[in-house]
Amino acid sequence: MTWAAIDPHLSAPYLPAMALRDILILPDPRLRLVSKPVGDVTDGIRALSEDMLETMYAAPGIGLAAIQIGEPVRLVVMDIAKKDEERRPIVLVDPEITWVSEEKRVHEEGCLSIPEYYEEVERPDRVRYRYRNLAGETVEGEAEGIFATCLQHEIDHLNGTMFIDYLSRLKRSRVLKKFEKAAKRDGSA
Ligand code: K1U
Ligand code: ZN
Repeated sequence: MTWAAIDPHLSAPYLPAMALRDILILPDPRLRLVSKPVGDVTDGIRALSEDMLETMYAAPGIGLAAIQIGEPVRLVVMDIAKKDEERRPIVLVDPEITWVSEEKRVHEEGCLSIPEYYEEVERPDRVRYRYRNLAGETVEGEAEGIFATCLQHEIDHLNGTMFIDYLSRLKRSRVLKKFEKAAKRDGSA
């Protein structure tokens, strides 16, 4: 539903602007939800993707899954452009990995839901993917490098998986304890 559909007299100053949204932080249990398929791309989904891009750029980050702002739908935004390059935002609706390479690659990963914590994670080096864009068109391709790493990290979020799940039990329990303690101190748990 657009504002114009509600009342055709409403014009630009009344249009809802993109909004910066709060990012859920470990150990928020919503981060463990399995997100639901988006299905048809609606104005609500377009507005949500704009909020996600604004939130990702402000963080700053190179990716964001909708559940990280509390919306359990299979929607991801990414932009792996470097600081000195023009922005290249991508919105991925119902993204899927359709093939993974046998070769692995280790990359240092971060997560906007686990601030200031970085660890090396091994994942398939190359992946093939499929998603729909905001025009409802199916996009397929093959990714490698940071694009492949980030895409796998984001699709994991849609399934309630976080990169700390790939770490040793000791490292995972250390980081969990640290964030549980902080949440208790800040009154968010
Ligand atoms: O999903 C997220 O939490 C976002 C995450 C994506 C990601 C980063 C690195 C490897 C895999 C997935 C981030 O964007 S963390 C922040 C970050 O990596 C970064 C921030 C500013 C400039 C460059 C990178
Ligand atoms: Zn993350």
